[in-house]
Amino acid sequence: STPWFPRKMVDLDTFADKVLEMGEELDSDHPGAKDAAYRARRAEITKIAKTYKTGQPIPHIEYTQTEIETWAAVFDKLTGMFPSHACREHQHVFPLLVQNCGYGTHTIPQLESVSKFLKDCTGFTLRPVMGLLTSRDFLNGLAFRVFHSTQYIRHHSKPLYTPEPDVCHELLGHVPLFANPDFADFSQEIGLASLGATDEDIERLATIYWFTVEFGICRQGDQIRAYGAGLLSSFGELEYCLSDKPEIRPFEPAKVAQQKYPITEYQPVYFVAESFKDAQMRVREFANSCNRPFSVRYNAYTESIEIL
Ligand code: H2B
Ligand code: FE
Repeated sequence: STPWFPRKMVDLDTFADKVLEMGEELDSDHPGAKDAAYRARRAEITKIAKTYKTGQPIPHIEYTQTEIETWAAVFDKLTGMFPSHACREHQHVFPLLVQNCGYGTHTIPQLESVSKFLKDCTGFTLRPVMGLLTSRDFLNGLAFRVFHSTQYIRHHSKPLYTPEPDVCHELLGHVPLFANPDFADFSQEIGLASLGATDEDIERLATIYWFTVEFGICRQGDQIRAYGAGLLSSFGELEYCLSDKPEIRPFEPAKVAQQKYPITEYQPVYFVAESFKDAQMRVREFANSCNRPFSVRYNAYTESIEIL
């Protein structure tokens, strides 16, 4: 039988308390694990995600001086590399985020303002989330053009390192790409394929997500540039991924889906997309080969999924 899946945007409200790893309890190797004040601050911030309901504005967070300093360190380091390493779509949108959403060295942008901006660009919106969702829930959100975003920031002791998503990763890595129409279509395509998919197909789609939205590189003219958020938000890996060290292969979803990958080290292999349109068509083809007895379409007027 088909696994349950959200049919209406409001169904996403049921994901809130299903996080894999709670904002409050951190793994022993997390830089903030022994810092009680840091844990308390996260609990305060994740309370928003816990009670958030579809359609509500995302509450504003007054970030502390320490948090802003952490952001500033990451922001300066990464923005210095974007001109030579980020794809052109990322570079096109970044100044608009500075103008419209308060991106800058000394300000951590507010999710509400960013979500409104994305809605105007591509119809994507952000939803606050307490921590990691299951692959199924997370990908299902993309079918509705909803991106689940954390609102807290990494620990100040290691500004250039985080073992999990945080606002730096979401806002500097993911958000600029979701403002691009072709990338938005591509991301929703993975999301649509995930609705009601078998566990095996979710695993395969999560792997495709990993090698594209998180660690994708693309060809632009005679150059290769990064578009994956895991690259665009990592000072070290952004440099490494475009060097001659890793292996580079063409983006063929059926092969990508089989690829094993490390999660705590730099990727040994990256896949190059020719364009987001081309990647979307390839994912659509892949989705047709998945084990699902029906197909789906998103109706943006009613914010619901139609089953075909
Ligand atoms: N949850 C959250 N909150 N953010 C993510 O970026 C994320 C997730 N990524 N769950 C997912 C898993 C990804 O690694 C794939 C789809 O498994
Ligand atoms: Fe991410």
